[in-house]
Amino acid sequence: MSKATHTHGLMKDPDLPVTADGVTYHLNCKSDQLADRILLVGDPGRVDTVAACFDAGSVRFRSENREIFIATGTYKGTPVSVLSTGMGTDNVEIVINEIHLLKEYDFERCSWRPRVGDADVPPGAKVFDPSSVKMIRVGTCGSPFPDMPLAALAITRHVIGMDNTCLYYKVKEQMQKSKDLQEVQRVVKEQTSLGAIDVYATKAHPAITNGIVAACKAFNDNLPAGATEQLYVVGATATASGFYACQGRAVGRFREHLLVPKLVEELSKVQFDVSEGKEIVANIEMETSAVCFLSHLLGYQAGSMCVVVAKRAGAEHLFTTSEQSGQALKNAIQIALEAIVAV
Ligand code: R1P
Ligand code: URA
Repeated sequence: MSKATHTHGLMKDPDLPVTADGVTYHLNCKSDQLADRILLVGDPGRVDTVAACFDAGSVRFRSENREIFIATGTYKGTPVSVLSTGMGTDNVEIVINEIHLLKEYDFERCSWRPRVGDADVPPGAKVFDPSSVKMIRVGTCGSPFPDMPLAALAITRHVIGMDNTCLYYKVKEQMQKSKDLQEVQRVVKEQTSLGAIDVYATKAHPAITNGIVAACKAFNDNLPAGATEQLYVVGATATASGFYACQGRAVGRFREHLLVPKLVEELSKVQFDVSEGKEIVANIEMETSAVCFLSHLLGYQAGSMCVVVAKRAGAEHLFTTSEQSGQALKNAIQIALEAIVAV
């Protein structure tokens, strides 16, 4: 097994920080050390938990740099990587840019690889299929949905970007024209105080959302007698740029300074009328908008599933015990691994 060190070699281009032999600045790995199928987790400590579920003895690469830990191995014979993003969409932006570089830059030819369908493919160039990159975020979250069971999985369909990371990227025309994304953005702007924030809308790739749901069903169908089912809810994910005021939490003297103090209550009431039917806001967390939006721009397939550790609406407001969240995360990892190799 190879293990990357923290120091980096000479990087000539400040706008494309990568060494001549193809090691990227933050991800600290080379193209062939990162699989096409990737589980993204927030917590670096979760990387080992996922890697422990890989095929025995299959981990062939590990790297640790800042909050970005990577392990690459196989699951049921298919190459898979697990990579921690740390907290926040700003980190995710770094991660997706460097995944793009690792997947699509040809370091031997010093040029971007042509894609399937391109008219001019230089002789000998390796053609790239963007849909070969598949990513599932496995995280934790809070929920504004009054009927959300504690420790259930919130599976993302649409996404409300309450952060501003992806506002630095132009929206694809196809996304701009999407009636469903317009509906999500309209409802949020008209029916919540988020009109004061420049929210954007995006969507998980349907194949990933459906793949996660199918894996959840199979997981529950194959439980040993007496084992508890893993509950799940499909809905919209609201991604925040912080944990406290950005998710409607008022702490101490900050209480009087919140711009959107009723965020949870407002999100608990909205419903989107989208192609799939009525959709509620299932969860609030800190990475999914950037994972889905940036993947969509590149033609990569991405989605997200998070364990609800904080139930913030409904009759009882609760936080999971570490036992409850530990079991649900274990289930989530199993389900995500099955989904990522099946989609
Ligand atoms: C906040 O506690 C962190 O937990 C959630 C949020 O998105 C944020 O990163 O996800 P992870 O458990 O994946 O880190
Ligand atoms: N992670 C979040 O971002 N929010 C929560 O409420 C819980 C976990």
